[in-house]
Amino acid sequence: MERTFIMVKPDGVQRGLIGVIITKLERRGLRLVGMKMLHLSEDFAKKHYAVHVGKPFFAGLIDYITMGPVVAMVWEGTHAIEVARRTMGATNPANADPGTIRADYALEIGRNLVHGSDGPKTAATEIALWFSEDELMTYDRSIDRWIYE
Ligand code: IDP
Ligand code: MG
Repeated sequence: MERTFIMVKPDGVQRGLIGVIITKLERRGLRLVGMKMLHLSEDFAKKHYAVHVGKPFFAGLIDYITMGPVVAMVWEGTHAIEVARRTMGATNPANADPGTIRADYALEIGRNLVHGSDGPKTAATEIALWFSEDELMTYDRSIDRWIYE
């Protein structure tokens, strides 16, 4: 079982797409193990996006991600990181495959609705940054034997 950090960005919250995004991940078979809503400070946003410091879009990205509340989540499942990224679609919605969240609901790279960890190391770092151990659930669903072989 792999865990990944997923965030509905402020545009997703404002546009009423929290449910759509959760539904896509939930229907896929992934299991929600942590969730909270928060409005990021500039400091926290810079920590989360530290890898992008110095890039031309960095200031705009920090503005964007602090514009309003976000929904932070941890999802678990087989290859959860890759599966969630593919369900989200390419970073630039213009290049995202039809059926993905970003292709179906977004137009611009700077308003692409959702964040997902891009690898195991990033997932571990992001989960630790956003959640404490006691905020993450460990549980089985009775349906899991119909999703996991
Ligand atoms: P990702 O979110 O698909 O992992 P990253 O390259 O990690 O993509 O970039 C983080 C976020 O920064 C993107 O989701 C997007 O919101 C924003 N971003 C990336 N590149 C650009 C750009 O060229 N212009 C504006 N915003 C960008
Ligand atoms: Mg990224």
